[in-house]
Amino acid sequence: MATALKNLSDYDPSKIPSAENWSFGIVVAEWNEEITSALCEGAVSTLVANGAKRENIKIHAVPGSFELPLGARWLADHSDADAVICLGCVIQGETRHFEFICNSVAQGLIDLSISCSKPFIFGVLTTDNIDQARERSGGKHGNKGDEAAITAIKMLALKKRLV
Ligand code: RBF
Repeated sequence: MATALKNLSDYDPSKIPSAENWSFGIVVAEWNEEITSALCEGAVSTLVANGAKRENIKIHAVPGSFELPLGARWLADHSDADAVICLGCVIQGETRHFEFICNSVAQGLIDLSISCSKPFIFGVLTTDNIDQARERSGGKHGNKGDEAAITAIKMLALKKRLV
């Protein structure tokens, strides 16, 4: 999977199940909008490239990454989304906000995944600077939004086999 040296958008399309029968929610943070909109474009185009119907993808914005878990919960509770992809970009600053935000979002999304028995995908870039974020949202390290979409599809396929 993703490493600093691997293009995040590398995957073998023949190994990805079709997403045609599933609905997806995407919650995208408005902070660092240049980055998060690129993540969102990557996620949508990857879902569609793997069979999802565009009308079965619902996109909603939240102010910042900290709001992703609650936005995702509302979307899951009030839509037919089988999986919710959460996209954000938190850039390391000089305050401890970075850690508070990253840890809260990660904990919030895993708690939702377990309690709702549904994939809530952590598509949040946590980088030292804006250049690293650009490299991972359509730059030389691919697009983390693509990887979030593939993860959602793979988890739904696993759920179909197991649950
Ligand atoms: N939200 C992000 O999505 N990315 C950030 O890099 C980010 N940095 C923040 C830095 C500070 C000092 C503060 C106060 C907020 C930041 N936020 C960021 C917004 C945060 O996710 C949330 O929207 C606000 O804290 C309101 O709950």
